[in-house]
Amino acid sequence: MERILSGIKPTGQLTLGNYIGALRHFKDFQDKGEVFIFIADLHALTLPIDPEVLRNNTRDIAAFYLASGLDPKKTTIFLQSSVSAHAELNAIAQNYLYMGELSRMTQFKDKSAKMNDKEIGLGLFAYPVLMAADIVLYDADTIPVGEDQLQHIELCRDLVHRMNHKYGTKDHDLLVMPKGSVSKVGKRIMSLSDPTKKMSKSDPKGDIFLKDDMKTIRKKIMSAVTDMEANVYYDPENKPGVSNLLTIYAALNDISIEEAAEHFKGCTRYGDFKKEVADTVERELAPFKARYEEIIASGEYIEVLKDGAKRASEVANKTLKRVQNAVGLLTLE
Ligand code: AQP
Repeated sequence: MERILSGIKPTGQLTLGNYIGALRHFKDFQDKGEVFIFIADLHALTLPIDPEVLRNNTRDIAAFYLASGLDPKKTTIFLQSSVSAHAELNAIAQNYLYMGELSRMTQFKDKSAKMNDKEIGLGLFAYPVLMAADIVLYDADTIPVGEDQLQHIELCRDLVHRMNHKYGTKDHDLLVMPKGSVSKVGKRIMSLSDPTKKMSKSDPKGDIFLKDDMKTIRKKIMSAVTDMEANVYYDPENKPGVSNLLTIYAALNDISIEEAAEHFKGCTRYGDFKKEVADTVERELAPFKARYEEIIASGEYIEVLKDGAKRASEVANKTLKRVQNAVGLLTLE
């Protein structure tokens, strides 16, 4: 049976980009295979963060997972930090990925460029190693992600290839080779105030946050940066703002960009266009946000995370043992 794994790190408030690029698709995998969805809280420590903010972001993601339709009976939902095998496998995996490879990672370059040299932690640099450990621990085949994470998945594939080559046998690979799965529409939602930049939770300018109230969300869409042409069509290079709004509309209506462009063909008033985009976003997010509020109030996510940690640990510890044995660590059982 196919194993599917994905996660989101609680570095900030979740955005519409996280929702369209990742969260919205997780539930679709539930009937296709065995699904593991985690909150990558250890990864959130790679950027400076206030402890209380981290705890709140973590609770929010747990509630958003459940609100998105993930069913804890079908999907194992857990916190990365509550399964110690992640950190243990990280300690092994870091010896099979190299400094040169890690320093070529776009996310590291982008994030570190905005920081003072003295603030750049080793964890930010080594982030893709832990991410690779996260993936291989569950023998995961498929990793649903937005486009920005594909480079890290490639690095994980390099690790698997390397370790299988060194420790696998003719009949048995040590680790399962994962592949990234990117949604056709909405793999990279851009900022509404600067549509040449990715909408990102740790760089919140121009973001729509899932916790914003609907009035604020509509206001942000109505004031999204567009252009002077007053003609709606898809051309990300010359019309990044309009193209981004078209992408949001297409993704949330489950149609192609071409169909969305056809729908707005001849529309010359950006106000009308934006209003329809805002209606679509509201239709999608209003019930989701209401369910999120209920889950936060009931605290039901706590038992889900506890149970998820047990189930995830069982699977992860088996892989960890297998790797410890393969590399020559003496396992005393
Ligand atoms: N703008 C986006 N469009 C489409 N997909 C996106 N994702 C993130 N931003 C967009 C996808 O959401 C998932 C969450 O990933 P993550 O939390 O591990 O970190 P990320 O990819 O680095 O996301 P952010 O929001 O940009 O976080 P920060 O600012 O903390 O780095 C991933 O599948 C991602 O591709």
